[in-house]
Amino acid sequence: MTETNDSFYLGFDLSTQQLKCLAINESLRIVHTETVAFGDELPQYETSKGVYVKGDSIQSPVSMWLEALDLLFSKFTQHGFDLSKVRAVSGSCQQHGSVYWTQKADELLRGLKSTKGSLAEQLSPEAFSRPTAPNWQDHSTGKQCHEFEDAVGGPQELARITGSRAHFRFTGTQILKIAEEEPEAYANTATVSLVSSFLASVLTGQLTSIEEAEACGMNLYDIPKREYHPKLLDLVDKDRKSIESKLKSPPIHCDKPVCLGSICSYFVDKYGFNKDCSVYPFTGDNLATICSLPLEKNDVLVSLGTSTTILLVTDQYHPSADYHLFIHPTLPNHYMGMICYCNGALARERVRDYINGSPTSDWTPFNDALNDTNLNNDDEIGVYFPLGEIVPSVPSVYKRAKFDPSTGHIKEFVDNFADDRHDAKNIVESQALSCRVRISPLLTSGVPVEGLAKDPNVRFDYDDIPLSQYYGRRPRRAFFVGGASKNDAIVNKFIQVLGATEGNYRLETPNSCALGGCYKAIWSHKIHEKQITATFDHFLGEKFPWGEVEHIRDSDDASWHHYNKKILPLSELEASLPKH
Ligand code: XUL
Repeated sequence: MTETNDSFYLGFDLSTQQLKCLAINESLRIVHTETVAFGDELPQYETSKGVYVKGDSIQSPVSMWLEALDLLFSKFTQHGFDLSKVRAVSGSCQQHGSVYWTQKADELLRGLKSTKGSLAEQLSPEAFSRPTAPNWQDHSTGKQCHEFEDAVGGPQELARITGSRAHFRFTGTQILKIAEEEPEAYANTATVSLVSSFLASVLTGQLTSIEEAEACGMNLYDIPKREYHPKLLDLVDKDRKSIESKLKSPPIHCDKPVCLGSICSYFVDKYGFNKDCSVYPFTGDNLATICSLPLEKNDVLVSLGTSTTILLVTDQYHPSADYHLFIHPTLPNHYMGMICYCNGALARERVRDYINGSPTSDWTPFNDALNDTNLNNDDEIGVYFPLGEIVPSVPSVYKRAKFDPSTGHIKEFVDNFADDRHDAKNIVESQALSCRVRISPLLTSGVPVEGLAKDPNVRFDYDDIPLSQYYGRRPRRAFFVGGASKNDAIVNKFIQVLGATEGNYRLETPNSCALGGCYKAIWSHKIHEKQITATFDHFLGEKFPWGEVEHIRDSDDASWHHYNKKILPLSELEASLPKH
């Protein structure tokens, strides 16, 4: 098949509130975008922001997604986009959600016909043992989380095995809850899909297995052994064969692109797809986000939104109960680390407001304090958590301390620093420093630091690591996204503290999930068709539209070393915080 600039690749993003799809061409340029917003365009489902909320339970109607898919493709054709030129599709979906299919589902999927009505009409309700899919915002599985952690010996051990401690939203706990509370629906379930494998199944017209990177969001997958963990499977269902069959075990490994098959005839006949259009496994939205940039080992993506989220690419499997590790969807022997903080923008805004004396959105006084080199806070450390924090795992707390810069030990806790402007500098520094110390064990060790007079072990979360190790590990490149990445003062402080050695970049990412899906589709297809041999990061690095990314200032060594002195005091301060 000739591949010209007339070849397109689709990347989907099935998120909580909308289904989006981008088409890119061979040069990775976006040539078309369509979106279906569930609330506005499918109001008959009466969801609020794409979900049904009943107390702790948060679910989405599966039929709504099917209707959205038909609507999305009809928009492509109405707007004159020629879907016959699409060579391959892949995509990104909200993580952790699960779809429950009946025994009849495979037959119904294989029998999809453009003449027999819409996808929803042909599949719902018969193909589903439950009409809804638990959403990642669900927090109704507290009991099951305990059962998961108890089964293997605690949160850290569960993190060691599955990459994460137990979480309400993680799919294993969700399936267990359904098995316990809806035994009939569970018994009628022949297959459980994640949202990603659900969409891939509909597009290929047959039930597909779960993609391995996505399987790491279930608390069921043994990452070191790369198979579902028998004891955790047994917890969900005593009948091992049954649960393995429901999950369509094994998952689809990420070592090399696997083609799931061609798009099914329903889409060929109804929307004009080419019958040879290939479908590649869909992944989770965070995993797709790291595929939207040419990230290599030791590169970090810092999202400065309402919360702060760090995504990084690593070859170090160093799990922690306080963050997540997933198998990398496109780089063999690599992982994606994900660290989520609750207290990001909101916490900084509180400090901004009390410096301003009123809740205005003027950042000038805050930024001036942050940039003020005469404002000496070299012996100060503070944490500012108006919301309970995930990393470290503590309830809402503000705590300030003065330490001895020559030893790093805390001398006294104080209610306030000299004036409120100190809080501006201290909050951003401690937020950035917390990111630095948490990503440190996930980075390849750098030049060892010799000759430290004292090299005490420093503890963050559960790890005792010699202080010197924090002095030698720096990220390679840092990419800043999200609202506060536009604030130069905040971003510059993060740049100083994180100390990326090969540059800092800022970019807008309105389409990152769908774009990651597009890039996964084009690279997978080209590898599969033996047109290229390049690894995903190299393929993307060469073709990437670098013009759309702003190269901001480089980190300087002196600033980075300056923050070495605050590592020990931060660990002491965190150790003094009340625990959940
Ligand atoms: C990640 C998570 C969310 C959803 C959002 O663990 O739950 O980021 O993936 O769609």
